[in-house]
Amino acid sequence: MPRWHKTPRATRPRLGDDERRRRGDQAPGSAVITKTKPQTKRPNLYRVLLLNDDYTPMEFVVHVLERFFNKDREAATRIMLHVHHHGIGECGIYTYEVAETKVTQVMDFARKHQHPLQCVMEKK
Ligand code: TYC
Repeated sequence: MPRWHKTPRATRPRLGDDERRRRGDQAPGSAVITKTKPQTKRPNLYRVLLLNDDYTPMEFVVHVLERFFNKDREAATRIMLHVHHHGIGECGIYTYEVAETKVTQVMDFARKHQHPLQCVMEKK
């Protein structure tokens, strides 16, 4: 003999919480806990890129990477050589305002030293 008669509530269709609340039949003394969306949104991120050219000295590019992107000499040299060989390379990934500041700093610094080095940002 099946024991379904012991658990009739489980077999009966039940109203969802929202529908019960809409009908105003929430049990006295009970609480409704409303789920709220976690409001932590991920920020948009941007790659900052260096472009190759034929004139900017390698040592200057390494210095830029150390100074503005906090790379040690080894990482800076690796990135510089990547740009030299592939035409473009990533210096770092930042939120919009930080990325924009890095680009401006590099472009101002290159111009001040009369090098044609180009630095750009792109949305990830
Ligand atoms: N190609 C340059 C040279 O041979 C070096 C260089 C590397 C320039 C990276 C720009 O973003 C750059 N002197």
